[in-house]
Amino acid sequence: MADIILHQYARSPFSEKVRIALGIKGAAWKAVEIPSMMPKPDLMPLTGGYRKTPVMQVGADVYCDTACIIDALDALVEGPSLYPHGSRGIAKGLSFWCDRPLFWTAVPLVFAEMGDKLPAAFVEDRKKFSGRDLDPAKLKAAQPVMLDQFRGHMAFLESMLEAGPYLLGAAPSAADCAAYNSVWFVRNGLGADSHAFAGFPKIAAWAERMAAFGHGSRTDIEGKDALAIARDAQPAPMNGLVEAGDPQGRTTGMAVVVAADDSGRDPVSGTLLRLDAEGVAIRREDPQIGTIHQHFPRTGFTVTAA
Ligand SMILES: N[C@@H](CCC(=O)N[C@@H](CS)C(=O)NCC(=O)O)C(=O)O
Repeated sequence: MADIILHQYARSPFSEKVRIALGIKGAAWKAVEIPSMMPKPDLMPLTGGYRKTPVMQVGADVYCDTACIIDALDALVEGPSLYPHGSRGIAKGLSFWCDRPLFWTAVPLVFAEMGDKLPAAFVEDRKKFSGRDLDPAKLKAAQPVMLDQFRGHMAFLESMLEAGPYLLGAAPSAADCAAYNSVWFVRNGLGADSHAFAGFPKIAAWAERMAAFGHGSRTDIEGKDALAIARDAQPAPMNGLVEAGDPQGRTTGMAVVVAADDSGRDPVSGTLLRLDAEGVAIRREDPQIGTIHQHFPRTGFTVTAA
């Protein structure tokens, strides 16, 4: 297998979710530090317009969204499963909650804390990205309400941790990585002793356990090097993976557009290779790097005929 390359940046909580998963696996991987806002010129040839962070590349296969990245890591990399003891369904379901409603209580809390320190260009970029009003004064005014909401979600986690050291019991899973994303973000932004975590000792101890997994064995490379690796590689073969009898009539080889249905909805055009309940894959031809197979999760993405 070609090397795992994660296109990420240090302060990105969704990147931390994957870095910790790489730590649990004890994996060796390469990191490309990408910009935290547009433009991202060395990423676009790989993603055809998808701009979110992180993105994982394995040769000429590109994995978008951490749900898809975690699935691929679990399938491709040796080491402890991220879905231990038959926990795939519950781990993925919990991750979906963490990635959306939980994360969207964490973001305004942290942005409100940073207030005027957030560069104007970054705020503009994130307004466009999320479709939300990120006016610093409004965020500050809403912070107490968001804190209540965040603590409500933390109470779910605290109670899950009564049954064992990790959310699903004895072993860490994809769900722990997903929940750690927002906890890490808020601990960094507001401090581990913030009221956000007051009265949740199990979360504090669990967060230390999660941090202790580390990030595996990381080597940094440049975006240009990652593009050369994609150009010189062939995507892994995949055939006939579009479910028969699709009610929308989508079939293998059809020209489609794939887009996230929440934030960062930039459409990606390609030829349909896979469409089933768990995932979507398309083939794209890029003038700079040639043929790419690009993978997405099914939940949270729309797939429409071009
Ligand atoms: N559902 C996505 C969410 C990713 C996400 O929202 N990432 C943030 C950074 S942590 C982002 O893309 N921000 C805009 C950017 O980096 O351009 C996933 O699981 O990968």
